[in-house]
Amino acid sequence: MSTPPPLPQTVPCVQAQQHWQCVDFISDLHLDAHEPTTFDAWVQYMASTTADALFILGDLFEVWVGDDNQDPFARQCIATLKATAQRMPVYFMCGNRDFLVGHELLNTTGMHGLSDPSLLELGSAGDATRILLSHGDALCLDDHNYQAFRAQVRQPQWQADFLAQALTERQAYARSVRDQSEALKRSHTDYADVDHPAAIAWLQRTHAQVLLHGHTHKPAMHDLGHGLSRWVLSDWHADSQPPRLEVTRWLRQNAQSPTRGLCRLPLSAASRLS
Ligand SMILES: [Mn+2]
Repeated sequence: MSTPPPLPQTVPCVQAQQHWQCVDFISDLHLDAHEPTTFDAWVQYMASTTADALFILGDLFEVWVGDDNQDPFARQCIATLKATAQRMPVYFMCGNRDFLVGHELLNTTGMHGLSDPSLLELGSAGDATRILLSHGDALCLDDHNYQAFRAQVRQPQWQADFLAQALTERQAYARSVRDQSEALKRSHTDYADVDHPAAIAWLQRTHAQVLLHGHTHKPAMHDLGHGLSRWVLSDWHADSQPPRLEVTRWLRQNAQSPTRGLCRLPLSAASRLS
């Protein structure tokens, strides 16, 4: 068994507001100017979701080369995030594609930054559900090459050096990342999955009942035993057959159900139900 990655001394906790009846979780949209159908579906969702709060758990963008990039596609994304953040609290956690999202984007859009992992406490006091939110890549322990890469690019010095490069250089890097990602998809390589003992260790350390993450593109609900579960968010791809467009939603009215109020919803239903 591999050792789970250490948790920070204190894991920040978001307390759900009393009036939140409905909370949405999305991740792995991999928004890209070359995928306009997925982008359009996202814009429509952002304008119409009936949620009271939205949690974006990483890889919203296929790649993010720095907050100073103001190309037309980035500007459209910023406008969409800003409009939604004016309607409801929007929380943003970085993934492995958009780990260079910084304070400037958060400030411009009005989103709240979330460190990975973070806790969310939902429901009434005494009977609350504690959800541990993560992008999920840190727990994919079997992918040793990726974990080495992750350790490198999460270093403040590596990020400062990268951001010091000219925007054109960073954009060239982004294109190479996209090409590598396309090649990987064509090779049908199976991605590493989250390590269950590590997931259980994280949940027990943080006294949480549910781990909610994305990254693996394997949407599911796994029963981990011990009263613990692991919910995996869907990636988004409007052009696949059938389209992969899904939201995971918490509804206060179902908080006592076996799933603790969580459910997976096709995007078409997410803007009608409340
Ligand atoms: Mn990812």
